[in-house]
Amino acid sequence: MNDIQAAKPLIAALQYKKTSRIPIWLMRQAGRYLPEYRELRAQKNGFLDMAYDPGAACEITMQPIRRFALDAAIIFSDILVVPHALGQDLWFEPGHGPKLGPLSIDDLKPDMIHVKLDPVYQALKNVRNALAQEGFSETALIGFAGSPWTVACYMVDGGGSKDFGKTKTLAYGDPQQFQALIDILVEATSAYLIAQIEAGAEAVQIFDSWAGILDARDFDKWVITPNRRIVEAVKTAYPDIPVIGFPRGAGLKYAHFARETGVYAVGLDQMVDVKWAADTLQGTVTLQGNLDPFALRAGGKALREKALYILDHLSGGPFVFNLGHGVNKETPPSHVQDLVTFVREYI
Ligand code: 1CP
Repeated sequence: MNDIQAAKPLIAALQYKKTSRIPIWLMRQAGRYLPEYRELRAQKNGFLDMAYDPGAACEITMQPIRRFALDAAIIFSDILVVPHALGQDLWFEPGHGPKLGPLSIDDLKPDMIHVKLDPVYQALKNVRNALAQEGFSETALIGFAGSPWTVACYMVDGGGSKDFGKTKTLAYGDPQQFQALIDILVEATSAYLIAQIEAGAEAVQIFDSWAGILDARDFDKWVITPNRRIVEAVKTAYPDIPVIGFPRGAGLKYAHFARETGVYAVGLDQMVDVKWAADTLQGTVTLQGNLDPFALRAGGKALREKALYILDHLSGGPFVFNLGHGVNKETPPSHVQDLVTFVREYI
């Protein structure tokens, strides 16, 4: 850790330190709500073509930074590049989200991932350079991956789903086979996050978007244990690089997650009561969250009132302002500017 990193408000907050201001960044801050993103996308052959082009991925990562000077840039990629790098087919159907080809667990190739993921590492290097060159000295670069459970959900179900029924059926019906898949993902994800740090990521987030669909015992088995194993691997390689966990939908199990995984910070979804989170979690971990993305889309009084409530309850301890989930694609960019100004002016 060098002095420049320590000075960035986001990194200081994630390291449980007092900060000069409340850092703010937004999940899915790059993407379809920005006209400059849609313009670039129209010139490219779909999502993967952009994500695997280090120049385009850097440009898209920088777009929201140039507009809003956020405290973090998050590398433009997707959680599903890991199964793709392991050898599973992946494509994005316009309007239908990601689709994955048939899964053969025995044929996955964990040794090959860095070859396919190299453009992501190049993009991270480009973003660190762009941030420095364009004078964003306080903006930190975040790398990310999906959690083994959430990525397995897409791998087994073959895409998005309301209930990830195929995945649950495999996890309950053949736990040994499912464990083999989780083990591969723990190894690949740890190696991927460490390589992102080597390429310039100053913090990493593990997205466990579907953590909330498991019962308490399976939450321990498929959410807590794999997250803990990854956190341990990253901490062994880079003890000062903060890891943010995001067990979306975990409810009261957030407390157990914060205690057991060793994450520096937890991302709260908007369903979590911030009073409970301040009392129960903030004594030991940094909190991040948790404005409803639709309050951001609505804007105006609703946005200010909900943002103020969060700030009043969570700004007393280490805190990073964020949404409870990703920016909705119908969000007017001016609402993002209003939110950033509001958080910056809060005392
Ligand atoms: O232009 C387009 O149509 C592509 C839309 C898009 C974008 C902009 C997808 C497809 N992925 C992304 C980028 C992305 N995905 C980022 C970029 C960095 C940022 O600005 O935040 C990140 C962090 C993700 C992470 C991601 N992908 C998650 C975890 C967070 C979450 O939203 O819960 C998940 C579940 C995915 C899978 C995925 N990729 C894309 C879509 C539409 C989905 C969801 C599919 C579904 O469940 O229906």
